[in-house]
Amino acid sequence: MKDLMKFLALFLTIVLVSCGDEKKEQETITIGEEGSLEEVDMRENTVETTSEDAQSGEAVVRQDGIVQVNLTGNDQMQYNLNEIKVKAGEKVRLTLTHVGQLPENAMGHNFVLLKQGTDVVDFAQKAATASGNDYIPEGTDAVIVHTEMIGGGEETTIEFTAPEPGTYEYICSFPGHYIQMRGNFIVE
Ligand SMILES: [Cu+2]
Repeated sequence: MKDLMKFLALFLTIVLVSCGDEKKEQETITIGEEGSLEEVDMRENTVETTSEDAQSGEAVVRQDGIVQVNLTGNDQMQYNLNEIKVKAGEKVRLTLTHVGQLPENAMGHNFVLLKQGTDVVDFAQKAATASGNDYIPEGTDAVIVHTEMIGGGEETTIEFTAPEPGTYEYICSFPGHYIQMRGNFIVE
């Protein structure tokens, strides 16, 4: 009997984990239906929260008074994080790792943290013409901090102090990448 319970628990976990991406769709389907379906729905919520925690647990690590942020960029023009949360005044060490294989001139990635109120599209368009300056517009005052541009297999690290509380945007300023590679840097 115990073995059967274990098997069922394992089976349920596998099913729930594999359903994670379909959560929203499932929620819509199960609304208004009764009994066990609702129960499954709640468990899916729990699974989602757990996997988010696990993700941020790996990507943002606090140790010895420093917040280590592990940001990655890939050959599909994607960051692993669309949101980074830190506290005001915290010392942040951000490591950007290019987990793809394409070279910098084809699929370069960086991390550019922009001041609040910056027009991201306008900034990105100016950046796209600044190939001679690592795709950072010359003389810009819109950048709080940025990494260098890197290609597949490379990594780069910057350290900075988290600015005052608020929501800031970050992008990759390689031409066209900001459309997918952007996120919120939230300072609490
Ligand atoms: Cu990029």
